[in-house]
Amino acid sequence: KEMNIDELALQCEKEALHHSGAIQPFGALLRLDTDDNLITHASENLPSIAGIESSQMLEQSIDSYDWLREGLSRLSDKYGKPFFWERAVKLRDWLDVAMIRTENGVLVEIERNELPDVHYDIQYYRQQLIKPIRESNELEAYHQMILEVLNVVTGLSRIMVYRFHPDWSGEVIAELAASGLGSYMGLRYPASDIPAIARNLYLLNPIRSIPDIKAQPIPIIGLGDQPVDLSRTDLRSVSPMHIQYLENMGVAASLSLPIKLNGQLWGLIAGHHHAPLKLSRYQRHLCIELVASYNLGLTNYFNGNRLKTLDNLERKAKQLLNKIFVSGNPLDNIDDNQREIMAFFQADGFAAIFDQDVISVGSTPDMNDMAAIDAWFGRQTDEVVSYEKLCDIFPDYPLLLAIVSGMLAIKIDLGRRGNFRFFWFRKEEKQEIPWAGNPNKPILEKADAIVLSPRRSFEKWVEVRSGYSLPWTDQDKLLATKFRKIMLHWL
Ligand code: BLA
Repeated sequence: KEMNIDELALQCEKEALHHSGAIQPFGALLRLDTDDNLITHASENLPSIAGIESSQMLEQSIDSYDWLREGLSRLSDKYGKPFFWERAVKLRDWLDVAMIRTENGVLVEIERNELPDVHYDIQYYRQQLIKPIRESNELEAYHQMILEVLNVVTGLSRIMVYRFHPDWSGEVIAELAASGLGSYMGLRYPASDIPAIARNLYLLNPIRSIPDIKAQPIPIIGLGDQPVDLSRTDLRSVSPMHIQYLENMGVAASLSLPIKLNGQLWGLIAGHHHAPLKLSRYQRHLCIELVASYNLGLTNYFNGNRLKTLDNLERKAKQLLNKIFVSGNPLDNIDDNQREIMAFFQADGFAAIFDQDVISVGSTPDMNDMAAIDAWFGRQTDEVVSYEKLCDIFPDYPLLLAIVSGMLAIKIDLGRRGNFRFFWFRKEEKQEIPWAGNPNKPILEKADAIVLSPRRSFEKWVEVRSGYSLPWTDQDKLLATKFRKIMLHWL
């Protein structure tokens, strides 16, 4: 049995992860209502972690506990974490306490930590991580640097840089793994492996640690029927779907941190361990700090690079359009410079239409198909469009695919003075995608029912994708918009 991957993705978005009502047992949780000065919720493992009866604290006034009052007085008013974290000497000197102010009350995380703080020898890595990346060939070493230092701090048996594609599928682009574990390098994973509802939590909490997939979740008990919002606490219990996933992968513990570029999720640091692995708050804190440096390094590099390339291309576009419009008949000039125009977007074909006149070079649809495309484009409100699979829009033009699959087009409508249309075409490019397991097999048949489940096999499964051209990148689209603006100036 197979399930359509889009249906699956929808199913996976329905689990309200932040309202699970339970935590992982590596710590205990309290929720404080600071308006009413009340302890409203406590996890059932409070006695075993902190030696305090849950029932004793519940519904008590916050003021009855000096260490809570003191912690609160040191919390900033902003949301986020950890605004307060210390070894809670007053409570027990082997307890770490962190407080997190949320939109709705304060969460208190209490963890046992009987280990002395370890000194990690990571000064070298810290220095390397804040050195600017200059060339693209330095990127690989930069990724490797963050993996190595995280390995020093955590001892994880596999750590990866996982990069999202525009459709939110993802790819392992760097990896550090203990010997004998095999490699996931280059493998692709479908978007539904990490649903949006899980991805978005990384914008609220920069770390997700699952020390033991076999650990029983601990219920949170408390007042009222409103579930506590667990988005910002490290202790949030784990989705059963994901527990199954990790089990299928043969993983006992996992750790992940978001890679954010310009405020957006670009990828994840994803780590696995072959055995349960509890990281102390200090270790997690170091991981967050190190990944923050790495994020800044990547952001600087990509932003700088993007500016440089765009500047360069824009300058070239201006020169080219100068040649076309500065004197003589633009259509004749376009004719003379077609190959150069085509190369701008690594296209296999190019066509320009000015009212009834058409010129074309390379692989372009025949006159009949071209007329249909032109008429269709005329009806679109967008002045810049791009497609990787044209035959989705023109199912009745079977010959089209044989010639081209991708199209990037711009138009300028000058009313009575006519209409300008530029089209760049790319041929079909058969792509081989090495998925980690067949992404269409994430279901189980139980008795008569079909149950949604993570796929069981992560063996490499190669999909041959046909009908698509190479994708038009964000840079292509931005450049097309600039191209159009420069033309407007001349027309
Ligand atoms: C969460 N899925 C995750 C997370 C990762 C992945 C990294 C974040 C939690 C963590 O760090 O473990 C996926 N892990 C990967 C991938 C690699 C890896 C791709 O190491 C590649 C090497 N998962 C499914 C299906 C569903 C699903 C079918 O396969 C939904 C029905 C859901 N994944 C799912 C959910 C979470 C998740 C709900 C959130 C788990 C949680 O935080 O509680």
